[in-house]
Amino acid sequence: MKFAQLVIGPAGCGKSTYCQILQEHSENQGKSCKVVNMDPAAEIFNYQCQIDIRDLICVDDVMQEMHYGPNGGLVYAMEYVIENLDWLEDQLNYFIDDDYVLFDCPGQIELYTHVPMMRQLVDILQRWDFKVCGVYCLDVSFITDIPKFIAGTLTVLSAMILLELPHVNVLTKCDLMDDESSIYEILDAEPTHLMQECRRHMPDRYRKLNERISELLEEYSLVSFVPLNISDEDSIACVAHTVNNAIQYGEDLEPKADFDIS
Ligand SMILES: Nc1nc2c(ncn2[C@@H]2O[C@H](COP(=O)(O)OP(=O)(O)OP(=O)(O)O)[C@@H](O)[C@H]2O)c(=O)[nH]1
Ligand SMILES: [Mg+2]
Repeated sequence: MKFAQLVIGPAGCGKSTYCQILQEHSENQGKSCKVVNMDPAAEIFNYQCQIDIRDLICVDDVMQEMHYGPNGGLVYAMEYVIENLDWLEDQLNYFIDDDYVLFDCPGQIELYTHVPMMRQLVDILQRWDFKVCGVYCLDVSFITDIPKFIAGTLTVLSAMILLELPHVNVLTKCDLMDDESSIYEILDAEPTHLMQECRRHMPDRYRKLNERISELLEEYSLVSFVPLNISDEDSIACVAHTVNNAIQYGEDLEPKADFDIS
């Protein structure tokens, strides 16, 4: 069994930074953590990239050769990746069983809502014996603006339903909040807060709908978030622990028998 995280979420929400931080965190603990760039349109990332999908296909080439725009180009490139998964399989075969792999995915939201490529990728990773956790990154600005929060939460829910994976939602960029405790207040009080805000700000015709959506999220506890502050080692450890728990990583590790019991 191999373990992996599929790191997904909207554009610019901090997926690649999350991969970098988690790779550094694992390596500081003496554990191997490989990162695969799955974004054929990626330009900059600061992690050590072990497999780069742009070696198979990159969006700039698709745009030039097929005359697509950036969005169509990305969808085409992801379809191409799915049709050529033997390339990825060959690359992943260099990894060993203990390697923990992060897949840094593109930020195009369609990939997690209504086109099938990400689900196909998940299915094939599971067939290759990976235990995968979906990690949905949403940045902290989503919880300070109510309509944005509802929209963000629904896209999270949509990805959870599409991928059917153990799933952790990470609230990124919490270091940007002046008062970090307010994040916990909002998260703890989230449904009530949400309902109150809906009443206060929404025009009548939207209020009912938003209230019903809030009730649905509240009653079934459908979506929750783990805050991540990348400047706080405890916060990083907490996120890593939550994700590892979701896929039972580390539970079958044997205790080190380097002590004398005589
Ligand atoms: N302060 C702060 N900035 C962050 C954090 N995460 C990401 N950023 C910044 O946000 C911008 C986007 O971050 P990325 O990690 O590239 O986001 P991404 O989701 O990979 O973006 P795409 O791949 O383009 O969808 C960069 O300027 C990062 O430096 C964070 O936790 N704190
Ligand atoms: Mg990225």
